[in-house]
Amino acid sequence: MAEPRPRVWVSQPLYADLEARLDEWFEVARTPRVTDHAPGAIAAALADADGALVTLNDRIGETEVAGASRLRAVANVGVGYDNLDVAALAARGIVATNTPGVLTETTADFGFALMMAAARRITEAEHWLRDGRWQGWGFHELLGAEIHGSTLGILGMGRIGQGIARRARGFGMRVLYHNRHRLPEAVEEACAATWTTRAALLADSDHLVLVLPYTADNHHIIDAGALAAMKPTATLTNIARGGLVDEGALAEALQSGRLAAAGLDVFEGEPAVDPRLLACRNVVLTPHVASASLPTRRAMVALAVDNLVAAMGFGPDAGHPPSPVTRIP
Ligand code: 8YV
Repeated sequence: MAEPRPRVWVSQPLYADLEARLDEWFEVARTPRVTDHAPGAIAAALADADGALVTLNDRIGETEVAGASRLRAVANVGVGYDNLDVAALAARGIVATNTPGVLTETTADFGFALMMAAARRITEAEHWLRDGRWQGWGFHELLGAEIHGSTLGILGMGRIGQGIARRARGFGMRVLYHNRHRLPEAVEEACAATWTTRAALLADSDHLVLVLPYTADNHHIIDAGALAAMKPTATLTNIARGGLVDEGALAEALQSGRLAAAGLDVFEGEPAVDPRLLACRNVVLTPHVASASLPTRRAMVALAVDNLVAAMGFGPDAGHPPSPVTRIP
């Protein structure tokens, strides 16, 4: 009798034509509609799976893999993988992969756009107009912060941070960054970016953009103290993960005028958004869409599929997925 084919679970509907590649090797269990899997449902889906293709909606840790004795690989569709407990997976010999590179430029475009929207009060101005408050052109209405000639601070200078720095150059901005590791001089030169301490970054930035991976160590890295260290005229943009920011402290700073404006694409409890932020007029809020262009989302899925196929030991790169985040046993 022929060996049964390995089983893979696809946690969300993605792109049928790209997912079809999985059918060449695997029995595929699909999820027909976008699903916020109830506690226990992920564990149940993984219990008889050899591999899984998942997104940031799906938290996979010790509890989810405890009964997943056959599970060998988890491919995340996304560059950030804080939804995976990589240590718990690695301890069981499960390979985890992510999708770096393919979303860099699209996400940098959006980060820059969100920073500009916050600084120039674009959505606030639109709400004002739609609310019928434009009664006559006003010289003093809706004055925003300068972008050209200002200082951009980038916290987390990976691929996306560097993409934002390259864009800032076209706007004549001075670019400062802080990162755990200082970049090689050639990369700093290519981005025209200067390393500085975190304290100096907070104090000197006119516009601070967060692009760092979220870990237990940097939970609420932007808290009341960090906000107090920023210029009151500054803006804060977060396209990384909501847990980096103490949202209560941010709402307070926005409401009190301690901080001029913010642009947030990510939220600690997403899809729920803190009502204190919803009450602020000077914050641009978007629903985690920084990588949301069709070509980019397709490229992310294609890479995740390549990762899963290779991590499971099939295809031309068998055993060598293009972007592992755990060491391969
Ligand atoms: C994705 C993201 O849309 O890649 C990331 O880390 O936050 C977004 O680009 C998301 O992760 C989909 O799972």
